[in-house]
Amino acid sequence: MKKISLLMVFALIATVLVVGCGGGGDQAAAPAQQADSAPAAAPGPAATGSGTIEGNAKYINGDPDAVIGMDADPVCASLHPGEVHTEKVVIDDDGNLANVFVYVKSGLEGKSFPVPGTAHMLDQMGCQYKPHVSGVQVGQKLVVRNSDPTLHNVHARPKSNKEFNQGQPFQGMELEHTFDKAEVMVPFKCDVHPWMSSYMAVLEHPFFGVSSEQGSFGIENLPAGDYVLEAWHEEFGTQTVEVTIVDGDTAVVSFDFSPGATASAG
Ligand SMILES: [Cu+2]
Repeated sequence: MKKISLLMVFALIATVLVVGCGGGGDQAAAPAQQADSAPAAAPGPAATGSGTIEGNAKYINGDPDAVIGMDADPVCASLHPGEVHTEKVVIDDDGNLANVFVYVKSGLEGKSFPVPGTAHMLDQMGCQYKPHVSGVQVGQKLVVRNSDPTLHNVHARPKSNKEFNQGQPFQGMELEHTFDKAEVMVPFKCDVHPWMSSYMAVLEHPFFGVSSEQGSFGIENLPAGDYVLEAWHEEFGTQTVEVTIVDGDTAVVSFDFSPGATASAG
């Protein structure tokens, strides 16, 4: 009774494989032609729905993440008895890729979404930003905290929003900020520790996710409709895919950033 149909599209630099399945995950992929036959139930400007996107990001046979040193700040170094990595290319043994930001790039025009009442937290812990990749909504309160017993200098470098740059010399300090324009991505640096970085997307809507250390991500409560999804990775750029969302169903999407994945498109 459930059908989901997806289109395979070719992004500028890569091929993205999309398969559709029922909510229970037990149905075969549906042919793209069925996109037009899906019932247009409850059309209109509903701000939320019951569609779901689940997906996975891969990076196989590529270069692993690099080890960094924090010796420039002995306090930072003392917080890491083991190896520390850049956080740029975070993969597990199966090539599942973390820190891929996936969001609805188009298809929600003309709809409005309430700003979350909860604040988004960007923490500085172990002389690294946590989370490394995240998203907020336009107008949502952002709190940037220093959880370390050393000086950090929070430096956001957006292009559309206003730049800000604020020192946090003491452990436990917090600053608040609100972005007023959508922007993907806003880079964060620390002017004290050159290895520190974070990327934060600012969106008009709540339909985004970040791939976990298992490479998985999810977006829930999507209204039925046709969308363009974009997956962003700080080292590997972006991939886009078209997806049709039907109420109550789950669309499964895969993004492959592996070397050679692009070549297989032709
Ligand atoms: Cu710092």
